[in-house]
Amino acid sequence: MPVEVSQKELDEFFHCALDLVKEAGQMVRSAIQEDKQVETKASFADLVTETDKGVEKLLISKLSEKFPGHSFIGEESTAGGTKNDLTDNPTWIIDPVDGTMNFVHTFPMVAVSVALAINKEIALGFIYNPVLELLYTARKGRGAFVNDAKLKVSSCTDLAKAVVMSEAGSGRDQERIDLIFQNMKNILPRAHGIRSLGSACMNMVMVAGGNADAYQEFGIHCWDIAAGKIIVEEAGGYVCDMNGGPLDLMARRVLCASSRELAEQIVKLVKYMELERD
Ligand code: LIP
Repeated sequence: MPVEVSQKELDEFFHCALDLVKEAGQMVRSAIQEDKQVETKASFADLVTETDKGVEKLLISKLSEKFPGHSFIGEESTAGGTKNDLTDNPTWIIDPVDGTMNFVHTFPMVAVSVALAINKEIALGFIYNPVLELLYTARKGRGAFVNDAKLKVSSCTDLAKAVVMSEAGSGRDQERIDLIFQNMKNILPRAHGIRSLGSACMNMVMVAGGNADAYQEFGIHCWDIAAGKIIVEEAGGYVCDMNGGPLDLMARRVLCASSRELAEQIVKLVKYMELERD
């Protein structure tokens, strides 16, 4: 049975999450220049710090206190063994620090990324880079904003005039690396350029703001892309699977672009491996 949520409830969810994302951002900003306790997860290049864990704990504890019936999917809870289950129930999808490798190295492309899915569709999205003071928000049907400015994707429809964000990811097995770089080798000769920020959500907001024209990656997780999806779409962009089909949030891959035409040109050039679903 689909869940029904009123506009008033959505407003409450939005304002509550906005305050918490700002609070979480302060934690990230004050910790980025400090010494960190760094642990590894799936590979030696897949990192987690006490700030990732602390921010996720803050967000989940305060949101669940306020909205006891809601569900949660969080990057660090998943790493700790919690099973993900995206149902119709309002579900907060949380990446406490997207760009943890950047955070560890003080490279300023880090952001708190929070989305609310209702009936498996993203209704609200927040991406806050507290180092650069960029707060991106979107609500279904109400547009996307950075701080108070409305976001709009570029008018690019032609790969030959596009800057394409592409990531190498944190997996370190050779087959995966070869495929990722083959995709970039296929795109680069046909595009204006390739850029990589080390944070999926920061790549996505570059597309939403018209600062880049597309972004593709496989190996990412739902918490890396959930908030970015609605921000790009509300800015007028197109978000899909790397095979051109509808985005499957749990399938570990994403393609977004300023236009469907541009996305379709990239689909023809990229391949992916099937990875274990979120
Ligand atoms: C990271 C992403 C990055 C991607 C990595 C990783 P984390 O997220 O944002 O773009 O390439 O594979 O998923 O681990 O820093 O939250």
